[in-house]
Amino acid sequence: MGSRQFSESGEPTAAPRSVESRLEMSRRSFLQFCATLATTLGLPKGAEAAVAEAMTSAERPSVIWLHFQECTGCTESMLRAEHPTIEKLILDVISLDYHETLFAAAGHQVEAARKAAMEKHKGKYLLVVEGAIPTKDGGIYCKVGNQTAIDMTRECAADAAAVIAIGSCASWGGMPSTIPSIDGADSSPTGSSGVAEVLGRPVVNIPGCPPNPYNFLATVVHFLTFGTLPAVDAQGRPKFAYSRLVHENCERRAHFDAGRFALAFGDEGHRKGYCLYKLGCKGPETYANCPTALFGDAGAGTWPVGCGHPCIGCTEQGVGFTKPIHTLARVKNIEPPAVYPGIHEKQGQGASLGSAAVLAAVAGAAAGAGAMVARNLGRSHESEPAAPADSAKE
Ligand code: FSX
Ligand code: SF4
Ligand code: F3S
Repeated sequence: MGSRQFSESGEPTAAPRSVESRLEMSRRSFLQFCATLATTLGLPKGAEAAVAEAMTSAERPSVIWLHFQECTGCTESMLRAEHPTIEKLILDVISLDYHETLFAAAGHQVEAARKAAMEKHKGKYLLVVEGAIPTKDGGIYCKVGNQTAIDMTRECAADAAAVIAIGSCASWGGMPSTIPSIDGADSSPTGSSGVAEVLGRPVVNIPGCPPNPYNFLATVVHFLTFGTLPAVDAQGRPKFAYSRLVHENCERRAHFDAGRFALAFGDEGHRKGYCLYKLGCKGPETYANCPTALFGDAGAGTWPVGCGHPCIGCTEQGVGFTKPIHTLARVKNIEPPAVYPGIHEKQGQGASLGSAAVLAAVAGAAAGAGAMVARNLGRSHESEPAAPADSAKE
């Protein structure tokens, strides 16, 4: 991971490195990255300079990253991010002082590192929690270093500058909080809960199973730039990423409006890329930027619906992991989009994604042939706000 610099005697040196070598991108690309990120975050013109300054600052904020009931998909999706990769972000922009998956060390050594970082950066570090927190029976179903997830979260949150719950599990309990179909069951077997519920105060939630890494990166960069977290909706989700329905920007939307549906996996409609609504797609009731942000920097169509699978609503509490996959979604917005994509576009013909394009995609710009483009963003959904707007609280 990364490249530290060493003197001839083998000692690490503190020689300042250029942005180019730190993030392995040209200065021009870096500035483009900052400008697009500023746009993504809805910042006013000129804010890119502040973003660039924050990202190149010698002062790297300490990050404590906890893992509880989860599959580590959140971390995995980070490791698959590019422009810059999360490992470069980790090593060069933030100081990752505790992360159970990525640390080579274990046991007392890392617990001591966590406590030392918390003491040294008291009131200034960023706490990231991945995974649900079991609350039944005193929280005994998840322990790290003989400490329950409840206690560890509370201890680490007490002196954190800000808390980010990454993934649906940490946001509200996600998949582990699913109630089994057993007579009388009214909660998950271990009482899996979200971070905000356990702490009894709002945190910033970045749901998704896994969440899109760019939404996390943009949130961290906002924190680095302004010392605050971005504005969130009533579910604590950053509004820059979760204020529009998947359905609004889906490349299959024209088929929905024209009544062309796949009725079975592999049927003619499915092969032709028709709308997946009748296969249970929850895009019409799920707020997320998946169709425009895409995943894994692998080109156009790299998101669930783009790959032919209905959206299961993984970012939406009460939909993902709750509503049966083949139940029809509630259509929350029946307004037609402002711009229609062509309905006979061949699949997978989109432009390949460069760094600026990827980040532009997060902002809602075009991300491949047939995608709904940014022109309709901000217009098509004015009549139904996603959720009451709250300001982020740290
Ligand atoms: Fe997994 Fe994360 Fe899903 Fe949960 O992402 S991808 S089960 S949201 O906490 O690791
Ligand atoms: Fe896309 Fe699903 Fe909406 Fe159809 S129902 S247009 S597949 S989001
Ligand atoms: Fe999740 Fe639906 Fe996006 S399943 S990843 S919210 S398309």
